[in-house]
Amino acid sequence: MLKRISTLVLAGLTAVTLAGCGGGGGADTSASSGGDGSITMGFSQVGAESGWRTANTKSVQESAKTAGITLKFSDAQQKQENQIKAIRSYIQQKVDVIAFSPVVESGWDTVLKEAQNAKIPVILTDRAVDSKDTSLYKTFLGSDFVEEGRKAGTWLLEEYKSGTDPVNIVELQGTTGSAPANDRKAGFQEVIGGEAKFKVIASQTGDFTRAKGKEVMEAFLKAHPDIDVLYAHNDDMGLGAIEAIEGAGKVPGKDIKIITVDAVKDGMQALADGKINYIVECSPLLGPQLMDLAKKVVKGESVPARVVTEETTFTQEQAKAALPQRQY
Ligand code: GYE
Repeated sequence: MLKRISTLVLAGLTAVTLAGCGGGGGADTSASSGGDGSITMGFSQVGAESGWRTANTKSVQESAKTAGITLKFSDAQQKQENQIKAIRSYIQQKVDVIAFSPVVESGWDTVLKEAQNAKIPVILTDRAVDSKDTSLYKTFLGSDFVEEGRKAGTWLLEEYKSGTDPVNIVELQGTTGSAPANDRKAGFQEVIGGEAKFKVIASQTGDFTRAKGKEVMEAFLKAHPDIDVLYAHNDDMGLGAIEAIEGAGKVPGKDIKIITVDAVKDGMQALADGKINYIVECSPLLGPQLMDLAKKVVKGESVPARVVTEETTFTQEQAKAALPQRQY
């Protein structure tokens, strides 16, 4: 007990001392958690590529406000080099905590080491990194993308359970090298791979955007007259592809069945309208949990190494029922 008290007193003294000598670094240091308990978070967002991303950004910004956390926000426009620059600038500004959604999985060790050396805790949100050294970040908050891919595959298995004819599938992948693209592909393949009738006849990236989804689907349609199913790694690419399918004189949802991931409002509307057949939900509303984790991490409290987002799936009927209350 005595030991605990003295530790507490010591911790208090250290905080005071730190606050006392924080003056050298200009205005930003006043925002640090040193004395008054306020927290500054540097957040590096992937970009603004999709409806999911827009909802995620809004969630992060609103929950920072609610939690009383000062947010320094930057948009990397889907470029890793921009994220690395942003993280370095947050280190220089001595923020209390850095959170980011890594655009791709690889290549983060150097900059994460720099944050660690500067004693700034890092939280991964939404997407993971493949660093072997897991001490480089405190926790990873986000979805299980492999499971999402499995759910997409499971629906397909059920939908085609009675026939033996080949099922020709085209796949629109997310951003090359990103965790959701890698994992949604793997989970889907794991489930459908066991049955020879399922054939992925083309698979290409659409970079998670509507425009790219449309463009790549147009090329798929030209090269393959016999597409039965489209699996798109997000709603936006699926929505772009719907335009391409209609442009080619085919009926989305009927001539070509469509499975997507996310369940943003526009996707849910297309599902309710019968243009998409099934959506696997991926929740972008990570802000409140992220702010809770940030407060704990800054205080030095322990947090779980992995926090998995809860999510569901939607059929066309379920989309009709859920749409009126859909927040994003
Ligand atoms: O599914 C997609 C977005 O990382 C989970 O990124 C996220 C994905 C989401 O562009 O729409």
